[in-house]
Amino acid sequence: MKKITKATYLKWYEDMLFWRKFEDKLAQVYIQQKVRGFLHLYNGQEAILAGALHVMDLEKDKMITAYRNHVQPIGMGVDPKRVMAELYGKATGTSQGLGGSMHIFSKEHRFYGGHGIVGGQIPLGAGLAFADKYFKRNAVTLTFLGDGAARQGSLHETLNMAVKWNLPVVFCVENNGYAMGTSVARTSKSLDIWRLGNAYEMPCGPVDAMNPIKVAEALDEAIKRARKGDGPTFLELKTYRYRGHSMSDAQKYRTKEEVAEYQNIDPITQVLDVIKEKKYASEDEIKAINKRVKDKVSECEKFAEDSDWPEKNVMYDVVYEQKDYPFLAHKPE
Ligand SMILES: Cc1ncc(C[n+]2csc(CCOP(=O)(O)OP(=O)(O)O)c2C)c(N)n1
Ligand SMILES: [Mg+2]
Repeated sequence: MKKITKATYLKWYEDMLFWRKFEDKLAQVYIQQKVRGFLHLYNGQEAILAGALHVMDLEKDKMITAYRNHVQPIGMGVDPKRVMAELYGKATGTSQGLGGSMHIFSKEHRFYGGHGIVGGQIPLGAGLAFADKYFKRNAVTLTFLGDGAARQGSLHETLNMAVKWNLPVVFCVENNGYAMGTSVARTSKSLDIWRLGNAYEMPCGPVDAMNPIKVAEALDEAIKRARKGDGPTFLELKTYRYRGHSMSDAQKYRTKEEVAEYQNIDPITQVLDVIKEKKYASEDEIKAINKRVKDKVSECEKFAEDSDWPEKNVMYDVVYEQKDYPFLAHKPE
């Protein structure tokens, strides 16, 4: 694995803080009704993305996830200003403002969404890996899914074929404790989600996903296995989300104490503690990073605010159109 150095820690701190503050900004502008529809935030789960990016080959590896999907494309190289603009529904967004929160996508950066159907991305992730194997691209797909999605039938069909075909894919269950308001304990007798891999003779295991090093180590092993042609891995990344499922969640299903317990092992604080302990940065240097992050978030907000709405006609250009459909003159001349 690429060595974890002072530079890694500083990058992790700045990246994770930016992702967190980006999401905080979205929560704020959502309340102001500048961003509409559903909004699912990633706060608390940042160590997963930080660890993954450390071991991926960003020239060729792919990523696909569900609807909690704003910061992953940023990690993969998409301009955060365009992600923010997409959430605002502006023409400068990643999908011209037509996708919105749950559907960030960038083929150029090999980030394949952004899926609102729980578990819908699981077979698609295996499909991406199938294509990479077929075209001998030596690339690996990280397929992320939630603990709730792990209870979907599509998971089982996909695991079965992925292992049978030796596909270069890593299934990463982000177990954040809940599927909307339903705790993992209420969804199955088996609480160790990672054990599902055993049913398919797929290498599998649990990972402490509040710590980016643990995530990087587990994913490095899995990615190497996939790249060598030895097939998929199934990992349960144990994490936690601090905010509600979406913005409309009264969170009656958990206590403030439970949230605080996880905030005590917060991934950003863990990384910052090491930076301070090893004197990787002075107080002033840390302040400078914090300021840079704040400015970058403001820049994204300003870009989104200042951008234009899409032209109305754009919506007719991006949907299937039957030219000779007889009943409705639906495209304005
Ligand atoms: C097929 C389907 N069923 C139900 C829903 C409604 N729904 C949206 S998110 C969600 C919970 C999924 O939880 P999990 O997979 O743990 O992901 P998390 O939100 O925790 O990231 C549900 C049931 C849906 N979008 N799609
Ligand atoms: Mg969940």
